[in-house]
Amino acid sequence: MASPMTDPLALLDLDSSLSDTERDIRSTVSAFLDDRARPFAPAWYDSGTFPRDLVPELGKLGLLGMHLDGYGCAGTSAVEYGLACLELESVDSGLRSFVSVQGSLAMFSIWRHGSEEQKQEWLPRMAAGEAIGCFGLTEPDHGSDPANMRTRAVRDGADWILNGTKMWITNGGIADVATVWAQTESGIRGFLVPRGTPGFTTRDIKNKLSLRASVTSELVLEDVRLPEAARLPLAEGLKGPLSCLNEARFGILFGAVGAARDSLRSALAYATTRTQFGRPLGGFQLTQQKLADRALSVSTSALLALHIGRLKDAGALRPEQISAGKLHNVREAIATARECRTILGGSGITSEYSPLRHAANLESVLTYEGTSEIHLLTVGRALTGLNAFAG
Ligand code: TGC
Ligand code: FAD
Repeated sequence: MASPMTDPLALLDLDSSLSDTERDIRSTVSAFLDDRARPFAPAWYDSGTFPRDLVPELGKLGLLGMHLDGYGCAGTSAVEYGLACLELESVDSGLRSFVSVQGSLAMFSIWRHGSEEQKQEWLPRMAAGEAIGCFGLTEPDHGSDPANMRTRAVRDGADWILNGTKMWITNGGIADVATVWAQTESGIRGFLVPRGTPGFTTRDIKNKLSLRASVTSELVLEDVRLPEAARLPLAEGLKGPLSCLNEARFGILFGAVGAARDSLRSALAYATTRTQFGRPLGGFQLTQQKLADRALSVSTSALLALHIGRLKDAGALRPEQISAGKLHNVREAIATARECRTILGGSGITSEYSPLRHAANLESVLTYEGTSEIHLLTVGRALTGLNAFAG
C-alpha cells in the first residue's frame, strides 16, 4: 500500500511551478516557523497572546516589508512574499496578520505615500522589527464604506488637529506608529501618529473568538496635534488607503492557502491513523471524498494565488483580480478548515488540532480587508460595468 501524502500541494506538484529561489524562500520560512512558531501556536491562541518576542526574528528573516525596495527591506518579488504569507498563515492567521499589517499596510503606506524624511525615520526600524506599525482606516460606524469616515483633521496654523475613533485595528495596542486616515476639507488624507502623542490612546478589544493570537484595538484621537510633516504628502483621496489594501489583500490570498493546507494536513494524518469499524477513517469512501474535494480546493487556490502573483510581478494586476483571489481563496479555506474538522470527530474541537482554530481565525479573514460581499460586488462591478455600491 502506498504511504499517505504529507503535503496536499504535492498532488498537483505545485513546487514544479516555482523557481529555485521561490522554493528556497518557502522552505527557509517554513523551517524557521517549525522551530519558533508552529509548536507554540495553540498556546498563543488559547491564552489570547501575540508572540511579540518573535517580531525582531521576523525582521531578521526579512519578512517585514519583504516586497518593498530599499530602507532595509528585502526587496523580494510578489510571489516570494506571497509564499512567505502562505507559510506564516499555515501556523496561525494572527502571525500572517501581523506581517501583513506591518509590511503591506503600515510600511507600505509610508513607502508609497510618505516623504523621504518619514521613510528614513520609520522604514529601517520597522523592517528590522524594532518598531511596530498599525493602519487605522475602519471606524465604529464606517467599515465597508470608509469614504464616509468621521475622523477629521482640521488645520490650525501650521499644524493639524485630529479627532475621531478607529476600530478593529490590528497591532493598535503595540504599535509605535499609527497610519491614521482622516477626512480634511480637501478629502481623505493620511497621517503618521507616533505612540505617546498627547490625545492619542488605544484600547485592546477583548473576548475575541477569532484571531486570538493577534492584538486588535480601538484608536482614540482627541485633539491630537500634529505638524504638517506628519501628513503623508503623496496620499490624496480614498485611493490612498485603498492602494495599501491591495497589497495586504494580495498577501491574504496566499495566506489562506496556508491555513487550508495545514487543516488538510492535520485531517490527512488523523484519517490514516485513527481506526473505526476496524479500518482507518481514510479507508472509507465518504472520508476520501472529503479529502479529495478539499485537496482539489487547496490546489486550485494555490494555483490561483500563483497566477495572481505572476500578474503582480509583471506589473499587470488589477484590483478586481485581487478581489477575486481574496474572495475565492478565503471562502475555500474556511470550507476546508470546517470539513477537516469533521474528519477529526470530537478531537477536532480541541486546540490540539489546528482546523477549528484556522476556521475561527478565517472568520476574521473573511471579514477584514473587505468582506466577501464587498469583493463579490467588486467582481460584479468589473463584470457588468454597473456599480452596486453607489446609491
Ligand atoms: P470608489 O469610488 O470605488 O473609489 C474611490 C477611489 O479609489 C479608487 N480605488 C482604488 N484604488 C486603488 N486600489 C483599489 N482597490 C481601489 N478601489 C477603488 C477609485 O479608482 C477612486 O479613485 P478616484 O481617482 O476616482 O478618486 O469608492 P467607494 O466609496 O465606492 O468604495 C469602494 C469600495 C467599497 C470597494 C471600498 O470602499 C472598499 O474596498 N471597502 C472595503 C473597506 C476595507 O476593505 N477595509 C479594510 C480596512 S484595513 C483591514 O481590514 C486590515 S486587516 C489586516 C490584517 O489584520 O491582516
Ligand atoms: P460592516 O461594513 O458594517 O458590514 C456588516 C455586514 O454588512 C457585512 O456582511 C458586509 O459585507 C455587509 N455589507 C456592508 N455593505 C454592504 C453592501 N453594500 N452590500 C452588501 N452587503 C454589505 N480595519 C482597519 O482599518 N485596520 C486594521 O488593522 C483592521 N484589522 C482588523 C482585524 C480584525 C480581527 C477584524 C475583525 C477587523 C479588522 N479591521 C481592520 C476592520 C475590517 O476591515 C472591517 O471589520 C471590515 O471592513 C468590515 O467592516 P464592519 O466590521 O464595520 O462591517
